[in-house]
Amino acid sequence: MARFEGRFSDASDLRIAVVVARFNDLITGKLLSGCLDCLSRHGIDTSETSSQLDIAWVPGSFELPLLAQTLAESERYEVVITLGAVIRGDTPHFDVVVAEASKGIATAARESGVPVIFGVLTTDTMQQALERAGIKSNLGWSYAMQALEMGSLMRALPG
Ligand code: INI
Repeated sequence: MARFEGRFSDASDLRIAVVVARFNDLITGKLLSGCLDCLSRHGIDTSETSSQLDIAWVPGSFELPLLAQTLAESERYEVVITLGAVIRGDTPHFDVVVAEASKGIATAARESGVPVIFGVLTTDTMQQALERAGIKSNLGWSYAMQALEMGSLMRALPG
């Protein structure tokens, strides 16, 4: 029997892209900080001169899939992390933005064969978003952990 799983101890040389939405950057900036803190503490070089980590900014969560898929298909990265925040109170087209972001991110992963982490907070209020982006916990940290797990899992697969 083969057993495949990600190993965080094998993840420190992963090549990673992070795509961040500027919309609600009060929240997405905090998610990015938590994400980079986690990556750094797992041995990833997160400095400005890093050759293993790149960060791309897009206007909003709706644009995350295009960048995620383009970067995933570039063969430069082993995992892509998307970060966004869609807040129901802010937008009458909440459902449209969330649906396009989630479908598009899933498609980017499947079509490229590169894991793309869905780091888009979807909340009813700004308060809930703040709680998930640093006041209570920072889900940016969790998205980074999921990226390390998926990146190293893909390496562990045969072929
Ligand atoms: N983008 C977000 O990331 N979060 C939101 O809450 C949001 N609201 O409220 O509309 C949002 N809209 C912008 C959208 O993602 C696109 O950038 C825009 O429609 C241009 O394509």
